[in-house]
Amino acid sequence: MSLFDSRSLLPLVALLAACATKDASKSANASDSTTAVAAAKPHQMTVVATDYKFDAPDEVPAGMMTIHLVDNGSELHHVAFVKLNDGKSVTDIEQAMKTNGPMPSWAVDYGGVNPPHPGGGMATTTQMLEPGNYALMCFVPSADGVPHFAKGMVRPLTVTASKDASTPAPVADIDMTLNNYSFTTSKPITAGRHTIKIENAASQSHELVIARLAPGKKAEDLPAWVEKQVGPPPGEPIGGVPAMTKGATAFVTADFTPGDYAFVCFLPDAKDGKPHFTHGMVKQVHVE
Ligand SMILES: [Cu+2]
Repeated sequence: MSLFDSRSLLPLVALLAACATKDASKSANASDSTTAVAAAKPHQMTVVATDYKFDAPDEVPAGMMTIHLVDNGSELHHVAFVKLNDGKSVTDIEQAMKTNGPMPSWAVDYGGVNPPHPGGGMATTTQMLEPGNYALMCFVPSADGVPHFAKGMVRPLTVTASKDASTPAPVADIDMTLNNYSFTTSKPITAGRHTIKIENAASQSHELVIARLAPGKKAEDLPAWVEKQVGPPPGEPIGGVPAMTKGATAFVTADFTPGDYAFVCFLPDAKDGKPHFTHGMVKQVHVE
């Protein structure tokens, strides 16, 4: 085998390409003449969750946003983006959530990032953020049944108009459709890093929780555990997207190692209020 075997050169070529990209983004930051290069990438924001608080920016620009959620707490946390229309505030949503029932009409389920593993895990979603006022909320309940937003995990976010708002969506290699009551992927998920484009085609909100199952555990074990949170969890969460309204799109980037995975929707049904996993939105897939 020659040293210049094309296969042995490939990683070098990839490395050089990566360096070139890095340099391009550096110079783009330094000069206005290359703004187009910088605009081709989504904005980035990081939300850090602890028990029971969010650290996050107060204000971000509109457009494609890559949202990283880091869970430095000991419990599961997600960050659900809720868009507040009609001039409503975080105080209004806190007030509205004190009574059970559907979300008020002025509050729109706007995706976000579903739980990474507690104790330092990170999960990532990229989605379009329109200008406006949002609430960042954690709806995950503690073992006492109290959702985390009622323990302090609610925070305002202002999205401001931006000239980079037309940044293209990330390139996905797998499509997933959420419907009443199913998860459908365009092809099997293989081991490795994937960007999955998730679209809610249903008339009501749905979410996607992705968890890597512990050996011998089934997808159905996950919602059963979340209800009581007793004993070791049957799997490790690796992200997904919280409630997305009808027609919404989001991109989840995650690393899949070989094994069994669960897709679960925990949202209450628009008609009977029962969680969607009881209607069939719990799916087990094998990755190899
Ligand atoms: Cu659902």
